[in-house]
Amino acid sequence: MKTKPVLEPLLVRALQCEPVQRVPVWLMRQAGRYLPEYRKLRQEHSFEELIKSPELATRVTLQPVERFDLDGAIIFFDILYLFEALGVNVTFDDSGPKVQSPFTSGKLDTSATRMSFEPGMFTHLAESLEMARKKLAREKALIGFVGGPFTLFSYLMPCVGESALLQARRLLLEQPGTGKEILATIAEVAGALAELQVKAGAQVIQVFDTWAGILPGDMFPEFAAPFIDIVLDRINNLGVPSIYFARNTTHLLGELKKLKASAISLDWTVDLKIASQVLGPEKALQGNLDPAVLLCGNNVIQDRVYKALRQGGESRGFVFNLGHGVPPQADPGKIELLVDTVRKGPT
Ligand code: 1CP
Repeated sequence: MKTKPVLEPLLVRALQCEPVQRVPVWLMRQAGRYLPEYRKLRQEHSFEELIKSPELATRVTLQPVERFDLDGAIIFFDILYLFEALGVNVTFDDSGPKVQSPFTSGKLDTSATRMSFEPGMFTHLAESLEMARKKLAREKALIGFVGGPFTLFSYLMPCVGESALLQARRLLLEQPGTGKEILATIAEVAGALAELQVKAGAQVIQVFDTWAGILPGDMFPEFAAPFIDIVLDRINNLGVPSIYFARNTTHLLGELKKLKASAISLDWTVDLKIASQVLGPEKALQGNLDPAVLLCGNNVIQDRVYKALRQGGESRGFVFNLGHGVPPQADPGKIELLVDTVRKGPT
């Protein structure tokens, strides 16, 4: 067991359901295209250059915390780079990620995704975390992350978007044994990547399982939960809190309660009060403001923040966040208003 620092960041304490004097706040995708200073850097460097240079990745990680009074900084990286440890090529261009699918025959094949995780592949990530931790104020948490096994699996499909989610479900239904072997391989790599991040200074790990909520209630326990827990076990063994995020999870709340995560992050389709009742006092909650609120007038933003604070405040540990990432078209001025409103609390 790690010896606990005297005073851990507020975010870390809230995630462990310890008493806190105010609700901590950070935002998924808080670094990125909505920030003019990010867009400026992107004019000079490709996305990959920003991720793979520790100096640049650290700068981007710190950009939102320099501008807004957030309680955490999330390391600048992408869930899809894990594929490099599976021998699957991934590139990013202006239209988004391009993954070279190993399943073009329309069938799953375990030999197509052999795990070859070596920490050396992610030295740049470890260095970014070390550098960011040194520069970040002590009271702010450094957040690391990995993708959820099912979500990553869905990005290995030979198509994108809705079709990929459809094919992912078809292949798991038709080839469940092979599917589970591949999910286990992905989970092992994700666990190793999470461990690398904690050892380099991450104080919290979020598992981004964005698309797992499209699984029906009887597929989630079979094809998602056991593999998520492989990742969570690895994080738990290191003594840092973990957050599990998926969208559209109202039908899965009973399953989420069983996961080994310290906190569950919800999107705006889930009622916070119901979630807090079903998940019980052991789990902290994170969420769940609709990102569309950021495109609204100031009164709407303030009203919606107060409502979320009232509802979330009923759970033992609560971290304010959006229900999904900051939209690229968001106005930084609105983010500032949101963060200030959360920090001041309901009037
Ligand atoms: O053009 C650019 O500048 C790149 C845009 C971009 C950024 C800023 C991508 C491409 N990834 C990222 C960084 C990123 N991705 C972070 C760190 C920044 C932060 O949070 O502040 C994180 C946590 C992610 C996580 C991520 N990447 C997820 C899970 C969360 C989510 O939003 O659902 C997913 C699904 C991805 C894949 C991905 N990478 C990039 C894009 C545009 C996408 C989504 C593709 C799709 O719509 O399916």
